[in-house]
Amino acid sequence: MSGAFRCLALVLLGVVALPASAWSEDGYELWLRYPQVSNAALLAQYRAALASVFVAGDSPTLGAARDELARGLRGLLGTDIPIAGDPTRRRLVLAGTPARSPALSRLGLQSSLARAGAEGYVISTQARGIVIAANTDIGVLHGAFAFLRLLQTHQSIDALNIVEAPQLRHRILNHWDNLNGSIERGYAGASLWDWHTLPAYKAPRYTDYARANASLGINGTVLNNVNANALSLTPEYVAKAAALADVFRPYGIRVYLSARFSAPIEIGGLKTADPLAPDVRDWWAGKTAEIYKAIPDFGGFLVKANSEGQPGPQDYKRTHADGANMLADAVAPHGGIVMWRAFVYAQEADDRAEQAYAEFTPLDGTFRPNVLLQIKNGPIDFQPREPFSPLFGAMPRTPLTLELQITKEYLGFATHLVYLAPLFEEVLSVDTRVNGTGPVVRDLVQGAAGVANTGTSRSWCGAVFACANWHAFGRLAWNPRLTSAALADEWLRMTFTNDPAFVEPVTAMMLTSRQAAVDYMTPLGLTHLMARGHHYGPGPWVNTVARADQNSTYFHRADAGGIGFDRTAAGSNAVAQYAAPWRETFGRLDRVPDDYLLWFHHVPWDHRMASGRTLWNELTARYCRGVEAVRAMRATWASLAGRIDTGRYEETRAFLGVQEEEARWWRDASVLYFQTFSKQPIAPDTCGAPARTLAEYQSIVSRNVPGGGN
Ligand code: BDP
Repeated sequence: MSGAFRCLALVLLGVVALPASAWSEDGYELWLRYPQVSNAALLAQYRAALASVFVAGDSPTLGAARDELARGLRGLLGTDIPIAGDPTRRRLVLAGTPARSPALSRLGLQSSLARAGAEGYVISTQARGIVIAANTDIGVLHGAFAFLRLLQTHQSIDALNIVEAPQLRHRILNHWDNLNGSIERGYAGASLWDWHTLPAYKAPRYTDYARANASLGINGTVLNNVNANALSLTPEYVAKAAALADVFRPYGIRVYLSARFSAPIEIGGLKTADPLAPDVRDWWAGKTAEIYKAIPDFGGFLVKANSEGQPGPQDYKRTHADGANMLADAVAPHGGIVMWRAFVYAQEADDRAEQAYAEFTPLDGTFRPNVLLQIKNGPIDFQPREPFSPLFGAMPRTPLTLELQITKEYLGFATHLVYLAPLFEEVLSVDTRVNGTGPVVRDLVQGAAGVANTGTSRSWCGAVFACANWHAFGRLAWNPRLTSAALADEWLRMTFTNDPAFVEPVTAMMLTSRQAAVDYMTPLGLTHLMARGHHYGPGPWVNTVARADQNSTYFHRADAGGIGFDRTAAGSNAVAQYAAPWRETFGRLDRVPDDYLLWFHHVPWDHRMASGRTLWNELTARYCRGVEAVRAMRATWASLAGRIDTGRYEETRAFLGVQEEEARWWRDASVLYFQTFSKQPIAPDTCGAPARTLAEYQSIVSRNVPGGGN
């Protein structure tokens, strides 16, 4: 047989798979790909409307807007769109601020611009072309990205009349990056910041990072881990941070640093870090002035204090407010802020879920106005599903910021496709007092902080689909009323294709993925059952950590009688931390939603669920449902071969395979373990009998897991 025939025969036999398509992408371009518009009618409309670009004025930010428009339009329209020499041309994209552009100031956009604020923009279809107007240069850049997004997602530009302003003021990524290049809970390679070659070398990737963030409207980045190293505050590292700030500045992104509370001792030579000691206060004031000298628009400090072994004001018998206010006073003369984290829990606490509320509510109203209390979405720790943190709604006199985790520490790392927009949307839309009477979380926070998932992986996030979570975070921080469905649709169109035969099924797949992970990991309100330390894979049996509240058994409390953590009045009474309607909803067994059942109640195995099943049967059914959902995701993806490029198709195909295997692992290990308490058979289901014994699952040791915590 000749080579060609042998090859054909192998293909026909299915031994060799043909590549899904001839071209391959690596994901580096993220959602800023600008391929030529495939819809002929739209392409004709765009070409007819857009012949040249004029960006009024010159500044690094306006230069970035000009470059992005030129780059984007060239790609999308498939032809060079020249930069015009004057703003009076027809078929023009005219971008700028009224202050710099008389042509623009004559267009009567004043009332729209008043609504656009300092960072927003107006996009309007006018007789002569498209106008992108803003009050500031950064508004123009945001508008440029938004305009390109319209074209990328194939929308008509015939009658645009868009006014946008960000709802949240602080839209900030938190990088848990260490100075040695590793990333705590990072699954996408090493840190983007090459501290060794900074400040001399500013890698082009820093600019692409800034472009990606600016395209979403993110306006700040905390460069270093909350478990901070005091060295970040030394002149050597401040100079490196300043170099990054120089790259990010044109894109409207301010640099912040995590501050180690004991830095005055470690790098300042003081004997104490007591926030009320005058020499400590002076030291921070001097240090802050030094930072502002290097980084004039420095954003401020993020602080993890008296939490998981970190130093803090309580080491000196001072309060969190004493600590936060001392730093707030240091940054206030420079216009900076302090983001003080509420993620604390004391060793001796009865119920870890109660700790943050117990520590912080007595301090409401005692923080300086430039302190934001940064609260994780749930009371424990970024679990697949948690009820909202009771601190939301309980700190009316304190500025708040919501902390979300974009990196999937507890959600299967980069290899599990779990779209987090539904999780983010769930907390943002909680009415803290129920039924329209109370503030909704999105309306009571002034900021959103997202623990970043970026790294040196070529596709930035360790998996192409993981970047959807970066995108969703940024877009929701700008407009927390966007829906998960709209965000998935937008991201898919920009990242892959506008082909509805791809976008529709994959949107549906993304929207089911978070519930799938909840089901195969921690259904019915279970929580914190991951393997010890690294949190990779199941570990419901973990009971050997010295801190009780880091053991899985502490959280699920399974015994012969039932399973779940009793947080009602009969138990820890954590439910009392919620406002009245939620207290009732969560606290009553006949009212609590299934999703939070075992979070708030210890429930007998034979308890009859709304589905008609016993709790035990419902629990095992949910585990299997999670596995089934991943199987369905895989089948969906398999049906899409050939619709996108090979590189990204194959990565996702392989990772979905890993996810199905691991969903199985989670289900098998968990039901076998819980069966040792329920002593009941696993009702027949499509998942069949567990593949291995409980002892085998318990003996699995995952080594060299990325992200630390090994
Ligand atoms: C936990 C992580 C730990 C972080 C901590 C935090 O396991 O690595 O340091 O959160 O938020 O989820 O401070």
